[in-house]
Amino acid sequence: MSSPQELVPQTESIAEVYATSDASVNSPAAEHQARFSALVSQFNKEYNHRPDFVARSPGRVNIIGEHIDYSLYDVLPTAVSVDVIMAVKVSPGNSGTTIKIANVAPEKFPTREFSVPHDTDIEIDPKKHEWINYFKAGLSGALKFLRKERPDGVPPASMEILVDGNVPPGGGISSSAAFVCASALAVMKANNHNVSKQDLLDLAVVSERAVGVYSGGMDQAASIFSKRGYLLYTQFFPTFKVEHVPIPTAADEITFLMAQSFVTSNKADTAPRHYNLRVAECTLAAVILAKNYGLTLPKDNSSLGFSLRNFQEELMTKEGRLHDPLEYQIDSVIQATQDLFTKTEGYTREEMAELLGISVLELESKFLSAFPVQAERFRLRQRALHCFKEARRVLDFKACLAKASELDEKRIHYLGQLLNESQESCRVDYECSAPEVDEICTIARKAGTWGSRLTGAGWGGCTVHMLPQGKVEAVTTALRNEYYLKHFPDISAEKLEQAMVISKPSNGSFVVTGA
Ligand code: NG1
Ligand code: MG
Repeated sequence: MSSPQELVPQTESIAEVYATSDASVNSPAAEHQARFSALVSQFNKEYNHRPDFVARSPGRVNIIGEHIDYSLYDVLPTAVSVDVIMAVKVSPGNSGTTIKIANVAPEKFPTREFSVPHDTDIEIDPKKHEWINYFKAGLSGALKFLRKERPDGVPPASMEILVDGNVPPGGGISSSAAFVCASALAVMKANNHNVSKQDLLDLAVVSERAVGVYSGGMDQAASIFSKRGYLLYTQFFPTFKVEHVPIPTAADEITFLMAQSFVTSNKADTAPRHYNLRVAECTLAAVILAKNYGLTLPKDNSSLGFSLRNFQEELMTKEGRLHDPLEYQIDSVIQATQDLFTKTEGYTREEMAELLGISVLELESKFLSAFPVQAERFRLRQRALHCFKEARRVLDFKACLAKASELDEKRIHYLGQLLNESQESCRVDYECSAPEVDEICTIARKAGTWGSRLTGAGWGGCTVHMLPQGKVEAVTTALRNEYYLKHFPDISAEKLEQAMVISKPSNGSFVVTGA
């Protein structure tokens, strides 16, 4: 019997656990014991003393709710067991704060040393791809937070750090959020700040934007708040709220498999045409819809300040329908989108400015200048329709999970269907899939998954599949033969091993002391 869905106290501090050499102990650290011990002994070799603590934050898989976090709609991710762990030794920064950061794989990630200015921001050049950029992003977010809390000017602590990360980079399971959250957590802990989950989330989201992406808050939320065995129902509107949702039992255990496409989309390069453009398109759709209905949207906490979720709220307020079930409210905004945006080929800047009654310059400065965006046409209809329909699927998915602690075949197939519909919508309306991703989903479904879709930003990256435990063998064999060996005939055994992983919902961030 699974337990009921639980609300999570957000002001709770990040868990601090004691290192244990007894792997049977039911501590969140026990699961990762071997890597923790190896990290600590390598730290010892590198720096000639033991670390004070290890900070950890995991990657995540998004089960459903793709590309809607930045429109402030609910999403359903969870942490995975791969993570970033950082061993840290602290010393006072009185005579100047220095950071020395090394990686367990120095050939790929060379050691770096730099000093931290006491009163100015850390400089990060998003165009220069450096592995420590993500550390610097976390550091800069944490220092801004600490400076506000402690205006007394105590210099930040110096740190010696050794990093071990096993989240595949550019692989769609958010190595970036794992790295930024672990870094920010390490810096907070090094400066004796017992940070709350909510504060760590707020500062990590802002931190990651420093690397040049508009970013919603899903990845960092999942990395910080997740609980082993549960999905993390994450709401952004009207304020941030999370709930742990148990996975029901079934006759044949419900399993989530992640499969990499090995097509990587480097966000720092492609964001202007892909990710940031989608954020801009959704924002523009929201303000144009609002204008059309004579509504003024109050600013919200989405990346550009105006979201599709907020449009829904204002429209429902005006129509006196705020207490209607959310599903019906969403149906109405779907209708509004279909009525207003009839141009399937998309809208030019001139056309959008005219709809808003402003100049093109004003449009650009308000919506297209905070981050680089490149496009001739903005496909407002398709993007808004994807967003609203995906938001409905998330509600339906969660409601179905909550129906019973044991799911029958019919309900399970319904969940699978929602995942498949999500993939179709990402492919056709949101245009964030990739031929390789579509191919993986087709092969996997044929071999027996209930549902298959991309997870994360897309344009390559990772896929997630819901399947009965009894089909894992058939599905992984089919993917190996029909996808990996076909596209990458020279693939190494090691890479093939990493390509497909059963993803067990895992614990979020924590700190280990006494190592
Ligand atoms: P990836 O690229 O997988 O880290 C991105 C965003 C999320 C969310 C998803 C799409 C960042 C840090 N993360 O995830 O907030 O919008 O795409 O659902 O940009
Ligand atoms: Mg990322």
